[in-house]
Amino acid sequence: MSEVLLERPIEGVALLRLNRPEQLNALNAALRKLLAERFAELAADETVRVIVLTGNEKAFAAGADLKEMVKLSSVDHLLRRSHTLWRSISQCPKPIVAAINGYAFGGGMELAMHCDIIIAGESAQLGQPELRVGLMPGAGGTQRLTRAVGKFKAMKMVLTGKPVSASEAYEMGLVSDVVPDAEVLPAALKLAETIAGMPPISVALTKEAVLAGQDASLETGLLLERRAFEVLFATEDSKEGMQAFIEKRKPRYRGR
Ligand code: CO8
Repeated sequence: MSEVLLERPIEGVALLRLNRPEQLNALNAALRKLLAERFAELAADETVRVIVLTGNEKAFAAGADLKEMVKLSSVDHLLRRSHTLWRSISQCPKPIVAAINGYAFGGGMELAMHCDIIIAGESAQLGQPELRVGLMPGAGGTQRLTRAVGKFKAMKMVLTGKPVSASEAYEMGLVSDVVPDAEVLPAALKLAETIAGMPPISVALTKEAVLAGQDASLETGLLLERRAFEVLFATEDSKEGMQAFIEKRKPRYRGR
């Protein structure tokens, strides 16, 4: 059985399930390579508009695979260039919704932070416990977490390794929504279906503006937004959306 399962539960929505349940979906090299390949394929697939990424009821992912990593040297890490695998996710132009049950630890939480929206179950736990095993976050945990929740909450999490509950994560702005455990995937899919019904070029340009703007000055971010907004007037979907409103009918978006 593949370590990453692909399903197409709803038109326009691809569902990726991490599938190493006996190891709490620990991210080994094979799984990460497969995941990167799936993201690259889905990014290029015109029938896919939104990607939902999930694990199982016990774990989204409990981090990098420590049994594999304990054998690696610095040079092994350098030569693996594994940041290129993460890039296939961080640079995916389509929205990614993470659906988290159970543990999202270390590289697992970093994986969730590569996504655009995070839905967590009430019993989910999120944490960066790397220091406890003699390491430190290595896939964005010191950077994306700090940008998401601010220096002082991020420092507490990464320096103590202590996980936070789903409700604490929500209070901190680390997850988008908390729902009952059994509702996590249905809620994520419902959200994905809503986004899949939006005009795809608007979705892509909006995602791009939010992410690029995070690392730019406000003026530069506003410029990016303005240019993207102007570009949208060249799309058929923008005409369709406004015309449908005027004619009081449902728009039909084609991604053109
Ligand atoms: N790596 C390898 N195996 C793991 C991992 C892991 N991270 N987490 C759990 N497992 C395995 C266990 O070894 C066990 O396997 P086995 O049955 O063969 O002994 C199985 O999953 C079940 O785990 P437990 O029996 O420990 O389950 P519990 O419910 O008792 O505990 C915990 C669950 C609390 C999640 C516990 O397993 C744990 O603490 N795991 C380690 C969490 C951790 O330290 N994560 C950070 C790892 S370092 C990291 O992520 C660095 C990221 C850097 C860059 C990213 C590159 C990918």
